[in-house]
Amino acid sequence: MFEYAPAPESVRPEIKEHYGLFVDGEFVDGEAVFKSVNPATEEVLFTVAEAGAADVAKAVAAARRAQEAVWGPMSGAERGKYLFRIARLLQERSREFAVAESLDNGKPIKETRDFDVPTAAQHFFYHAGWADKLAYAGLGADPRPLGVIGQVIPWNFPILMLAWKIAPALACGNTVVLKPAETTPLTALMFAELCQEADLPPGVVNILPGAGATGAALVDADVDKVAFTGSTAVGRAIAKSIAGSKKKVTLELGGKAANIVFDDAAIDQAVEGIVNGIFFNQGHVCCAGSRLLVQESVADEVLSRLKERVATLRVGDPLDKNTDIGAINSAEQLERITALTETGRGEGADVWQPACDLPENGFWFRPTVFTGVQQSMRIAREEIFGPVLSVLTFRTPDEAIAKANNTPYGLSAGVWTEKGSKILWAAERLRAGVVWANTFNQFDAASPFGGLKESGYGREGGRQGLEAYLDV
Ligand code: TXE
Repeated sequence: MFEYAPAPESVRPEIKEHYGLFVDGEFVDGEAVFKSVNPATEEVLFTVAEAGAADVAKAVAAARRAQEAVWGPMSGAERGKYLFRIARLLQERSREFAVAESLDNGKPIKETRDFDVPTAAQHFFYHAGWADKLAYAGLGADPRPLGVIGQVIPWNFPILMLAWKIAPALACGNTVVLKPAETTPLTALMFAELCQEADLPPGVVNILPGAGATGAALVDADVDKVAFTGSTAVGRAIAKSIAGSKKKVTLELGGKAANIVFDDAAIDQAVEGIVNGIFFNQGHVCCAGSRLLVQESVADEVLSRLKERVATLRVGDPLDKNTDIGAINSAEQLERITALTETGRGEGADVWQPACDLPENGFWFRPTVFTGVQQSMRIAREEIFGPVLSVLTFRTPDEAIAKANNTPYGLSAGVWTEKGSKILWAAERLRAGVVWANTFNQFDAASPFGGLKESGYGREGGRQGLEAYLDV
């Protein structure tokens, strides 16, 4: 019988039974109500208001008033103080946010505790520092805010994606209306409470829970820019719907990253990087190393060590600090992963999964490794967004680059070799927004992140990320 560890009382978040929309500094009713479910147990965690088009219009009007009367005219130094305050509050309440995120999303507590929440706080600290230095960002002498920003985020890194979106927008003097994903609104709503605690002027941050229709209404509303992270299909629809309007847009979309292991790599280190690359956050990562490209001469050794390592991964209760792979975020996502995995079997790839017990309730998927994968197979081309690795082999470095680039996506890539010159050679040729060398999934607020090709456009983080929120 599988038993769930209760969160220690000291860090148990106070989850309300019901949350409203956060508009103009207050929680208000919406057009409808929906439930948020714990994906590890399928129990309802809380209910939440859903924003309709009229709610969106109200929130955008509040954001407009706040931008024109308060936040835009405020000095950068003052805005920075608010952002520092938010950053510190997030840090002080980091354990609560970590537990809440694991409950709502299903991801392991060691990841929310050590990565999601601290990195979200880091984004607020980093951008707080920029708020009074925008004239020195090298973007022109008199950078101006764009106005009101509509932001739509996905469910895979809820609080972190919120921080990526809200921190730079606010630092630059914009106000925001943000729609969290329908399956993970909790930490965004807790963040709204934190904005109240920080005395952020009403209307500067507005949070509108809801599904795709709420997102579409926000895109259609009177906003000056749309910032979106999510699927390539929805990104394309958003770009189409605002084409020719006054609105600017940045899109951070899907990926199918190659993690390339050359024959001179440190194999143990590479194996750790492959595991982190695809099994971190259940593989619900746009830049996940979902295609392993391994040089033929070391393929057998890499694969046997990889399987040994994957067999040690613990799948289960997200609140257990020893868990490596938590719950899949939703029944829909589990269906997508299952369906694509089935195509891999159908197209003749060899599938391997370690034996492990899965909890009875909730949404779970075993770590999965496909070998004998051909480039034409769907599991080599499409984003699975789950704990599923597709392994391909190559003979020469040129073949590795050709295979790595043979995808419509271009978000990230990884290279494993002990030769510095090979790293530089590969990095120049890989068509990806980020190339990691002898590591994977490293992020920093100071480092711009974003894609090429169908992975979208615009950068988030770093000095370059400010450009997306300013007129220069
Ligand atoms: O994405 P959606 P879903 C990929 C991944 C995954 C697939 C589907 O491959 O399997 O997308 O996931 C909002 N106008 N990624 O269905 O629908 C939606 O409510 C405006 C990669 O969850 O794109 C949510 O807030 N907004 C990705 C957000 O868009 C709309 C992260 C993302 O949902 C909308 C997530 C519309 N018409 C999924 N329709 C990444 N880049 O990391 C939906 N939304």
